[in-house]
Amino acid sequence: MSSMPATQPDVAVISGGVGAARFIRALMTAIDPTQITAVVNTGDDTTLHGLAISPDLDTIVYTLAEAIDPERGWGLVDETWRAMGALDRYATIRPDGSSAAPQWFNLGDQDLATHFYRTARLAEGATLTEVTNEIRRAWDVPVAVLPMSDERLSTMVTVTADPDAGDQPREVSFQDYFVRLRHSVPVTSVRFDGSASLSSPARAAIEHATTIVIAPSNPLVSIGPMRALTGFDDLLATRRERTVAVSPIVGGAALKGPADRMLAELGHDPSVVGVARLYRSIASVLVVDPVDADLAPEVEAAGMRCVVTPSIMSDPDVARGLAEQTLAAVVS
Ligand code: FO1
Repeated sequence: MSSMPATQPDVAVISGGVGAARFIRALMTAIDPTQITAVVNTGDDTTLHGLAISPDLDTIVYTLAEAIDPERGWGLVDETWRAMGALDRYATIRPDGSSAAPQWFNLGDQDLATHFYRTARLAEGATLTEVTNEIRRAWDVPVAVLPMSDERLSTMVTVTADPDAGDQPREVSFQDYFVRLRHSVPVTSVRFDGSASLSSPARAAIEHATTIVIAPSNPLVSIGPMRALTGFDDLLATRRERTVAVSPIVGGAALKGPADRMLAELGHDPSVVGVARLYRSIASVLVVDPVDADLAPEVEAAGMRCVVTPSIMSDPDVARGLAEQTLAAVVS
């Protein structure tokens, strides 16, 4: 490991789930982790079994605690699923129309403890910011992890056909689209339900950061909910020269999840150029993989400086190099 400078810049990472978690894990090897703040999407949050579930927050905490299941990218490693299996008994007696005992969203036995804790603390009146900080401390994660808001803003997706509703087009929650429908149906629109503001700590982290990184997350449904918060884009626009985005699209394909299809379905170019057009008003630099080096002039024509560096984080050295190059991209 190279020696770290005596004073370090503060870095705010605008984060979705898996891609952001892997990027921050790499960033932790490049700079002092206590200098990093993750501002995390909560548009995917859901309530099932009466439990408050925050998938992206948990993916970030579990990954940085080295407790994530590496294959799935969500949930805990060495997980067991006995509680989910035990729901079979109730699935047979559930009245028509009841949403009790859902089994399409898998909650592992150990993971349930996190949702129990979060739900109970929220019911006691704690804010999501407070509870997330407690969960982060319980997992010994040195990075500050902040939900984007303490208010609800829910990502809603209109799909062309829901097989569980007579194949009719309809608007469903993000987890319905992503998990129940396995993001396999075309999307015609995305909407953010609710009116919410960036939390004060999240705002302060963005205002005071030396560098702001938009993580390699889905621009529409992971970063999109943050951009739907009142004043978020205006704030980031004032920090544009200090903001660098890492493309989640490499060679026209998403590193994970449906970002490439979703971009195309919603009328965007599913390439680094499409990503640049989405981010140019809030970030000055786009980091792209060498596979997309030929598109660098188009990224620059779209209004963003383009930095080319290996960005597929399967190898720890590549991940660390990506983190270092991303930080270096906005050093003045
Ligand atoms: N993703 C799935 O594809 N299937 C699941 O059953 C599932 C359960 C789950 C439980 C807890 C959690 O924190 C995440 C979970 N995820 C699951 C992942 C998650 O829903 C998505 O990856 C994110 O919302 C997208 O960022």
